[in-house]
Amino acid sequence: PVKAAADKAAEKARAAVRQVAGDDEIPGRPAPEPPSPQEPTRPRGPLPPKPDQRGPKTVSPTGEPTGVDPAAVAQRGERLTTAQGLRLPDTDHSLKAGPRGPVLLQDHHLREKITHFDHERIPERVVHARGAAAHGFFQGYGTAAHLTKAAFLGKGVETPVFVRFSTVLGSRGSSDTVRDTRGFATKFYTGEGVFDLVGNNIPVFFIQDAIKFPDVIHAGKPHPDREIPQAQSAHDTFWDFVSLHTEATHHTLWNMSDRGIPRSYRMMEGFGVHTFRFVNAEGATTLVKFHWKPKLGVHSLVWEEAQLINGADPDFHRRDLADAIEAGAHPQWELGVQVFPDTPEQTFEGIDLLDPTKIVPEELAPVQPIGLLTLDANPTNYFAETEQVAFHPGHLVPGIDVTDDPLLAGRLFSYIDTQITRLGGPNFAQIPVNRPHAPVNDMTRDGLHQDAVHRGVAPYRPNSLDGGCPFLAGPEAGGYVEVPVPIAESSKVRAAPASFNDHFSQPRRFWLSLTPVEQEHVIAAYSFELGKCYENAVKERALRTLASIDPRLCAEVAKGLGMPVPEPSEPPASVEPSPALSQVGGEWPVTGRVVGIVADAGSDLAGVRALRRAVFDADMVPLVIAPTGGELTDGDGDPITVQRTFATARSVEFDAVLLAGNPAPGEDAHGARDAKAGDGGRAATDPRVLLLVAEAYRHAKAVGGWADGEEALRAAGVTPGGPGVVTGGDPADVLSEITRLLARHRVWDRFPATV
Ligand code: HDD
Repeated sequence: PVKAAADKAAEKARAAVRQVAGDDEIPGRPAPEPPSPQEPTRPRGPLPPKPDQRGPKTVSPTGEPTGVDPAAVAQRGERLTTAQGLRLPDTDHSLKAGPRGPVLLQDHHLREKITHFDHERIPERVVHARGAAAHGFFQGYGTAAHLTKAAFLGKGVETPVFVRFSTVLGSRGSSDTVRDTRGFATKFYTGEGVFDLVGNNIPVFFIQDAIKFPDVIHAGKPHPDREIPQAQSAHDTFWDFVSLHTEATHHTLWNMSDRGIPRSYRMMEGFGVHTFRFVNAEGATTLVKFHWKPKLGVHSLVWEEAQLINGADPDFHRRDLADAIEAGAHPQWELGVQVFPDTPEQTFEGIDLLDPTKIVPEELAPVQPIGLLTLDANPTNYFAETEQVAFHPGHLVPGIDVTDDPLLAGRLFSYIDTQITRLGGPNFAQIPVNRPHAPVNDMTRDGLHQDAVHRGVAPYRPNSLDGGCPFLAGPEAGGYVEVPVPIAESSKVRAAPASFNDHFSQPRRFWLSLTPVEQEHVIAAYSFELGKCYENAVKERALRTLASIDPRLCAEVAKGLGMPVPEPSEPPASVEPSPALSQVGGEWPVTGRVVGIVADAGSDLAGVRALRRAVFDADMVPLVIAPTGGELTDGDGDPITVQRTFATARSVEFDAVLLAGNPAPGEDAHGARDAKAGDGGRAATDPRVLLLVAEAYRHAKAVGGWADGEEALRAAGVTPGGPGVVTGGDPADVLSEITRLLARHRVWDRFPATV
């Protein structure tokens, strides 16, 4: 049946080729050389995008639909051409004086092809270079209507969005699961212009003033002499800076917590970090902090898992996001705001709202949901969209304004500047992914990469020659008017308010809010990172900051480093915990969780079939792991496709691992089966399977098996009946218990003894 289906598909493809190829030979020209046997025999257009892939919206810089599909501009017609549309008979040989002769300078195609290639790369982002993105839409709930006039937050208003997630420190080609902050940047293509919410998965920042951004990034990036280590903070310069510069303590602690190693972009919170100002239709203002709450809950990797993934699948997060969207498991986040009165002090319960190293606990100011984000389409082209998207916190819409947070002020300057270098000039808003969906009628002109053919003669105001156009828009016509916030009388200084000097009370609150398991992970993370430093002075100073957070944290890390416990630089503050900061507890949808099913030729394949169906029914992903690739067959039902082999599978890919049992243990079922795949070994004894199970167990994942699947569990040192170890005779029962465990993400009872 597979061959028949393949033949049918090939015939369908040939028919499609015939249809698009048409009769497009150039009259009078000989037919082209027959292509090599591996290539298609007739020309055809590029494959259409997969159904879930939606290219950027096509609107002109002036906002009108162009009627031109950017994909068609890139690739039209079936014949190979130069960039000027000249058809080419050959692109494999340079033009030479005879087959063995020198290459001729007149080969314009060679020069164009190589020159373009030489310029294919653009500067990577100085931070957040490695990212993955998706298209989607945002639906306003209307619950913020009394606070802001922003139209896209109105009830039922649907706005297209593009979201880019990223790591901060690593280069474009670095690994996904490094310990780092994650970017969470959202471009809303609203009817009133683009609104960018350029946030992170951590609600605070390392510095309180943007002037220090180059310092913190220079400290975090690889050492300038050898350019190592890549994409991580576990090195002397980072710890040198954050231990000297104690306002970084809070953000650093979040990085050392499980938040620094998310399980998936789909399972991360997002934060606008700064306090923003909402303005309603009457002109009344409130201060707000933005939060993204993932529908799947907030979950993390464990450190060993994260490190293994960096080798086994450096694209883990990127792949996870794209696979989930392609499979129809569209990730969702609720957008919420914490709301504070806009008082002259700009504080709430004593917390300075202009200090980006501080949070306001959700227990004091609950997050109020205002809309829903759904990501439902993968980008069609990584470079065109994910690489060229240009975010900027200054892309605002009426109803949302900035505050005087000095970190935000610097960002408002920095982002537009960086895009000019990165995207080669000031016209980056004309790149399809950056084009506003609202009409654009500005008076900027010319510049590198100008795509628009502007009409008229008077790109200035006032003018009479272009009829005075474009006309200004007051607030009644949707014009953006900055909130006339009074400026307190003061003098020009390079200084920060006294409240900015509190660097330890909030880290202590975060520490106290974590469960014992999470605290153990923090201790392990500091011990690892500082253990990678060479300078004792740096480690000693870092330990002193820990002493100011918590004596036990400091003592445990000092023990790990084999160093004396120092006196705190200031005594730990007296603060209340905020339980909302912990990730442990609660149950969440299991959508998209990956269940590995280990089977071999002798396994209960009827059980495997039923289990796969049940896993799908629970909106999870079953992956069958067998000794070799191909299919597992028993002559009774459909063959089972093998997705992973013992050689390609590693525990880190699975949220749970199940071992299929042998239906008739004791008999030589292997010999009796018509086994096409899986003949390469026995699951119960293969060392790779035992490693898979042992690692899954060590990482506190649900593991189990049915029938004699217990054999491999025992061989891997896992005791059936232990926490999160599910066995039984019926795979359906085993799965229902596994699903219950997955809803809690990990088998928390297994910590901290095991990691
Ligand atoms: Fe930034 C990129 C988030 C402070 C300067 N930043 C960038 C991105 C995110 C953030 C998510 C990647 C956007 C994308 O996917 O293209 N940055 C933050 C947050 C901050 C923050 C949440 C603090 C609250 N950033 C910050 C400061 C400065 C910058 C203080 C400079 C003064 N950030 C940049 C940048 C980047 C950038 C250099 C690099 C690439 C880009 O802008 O487009 O301009």
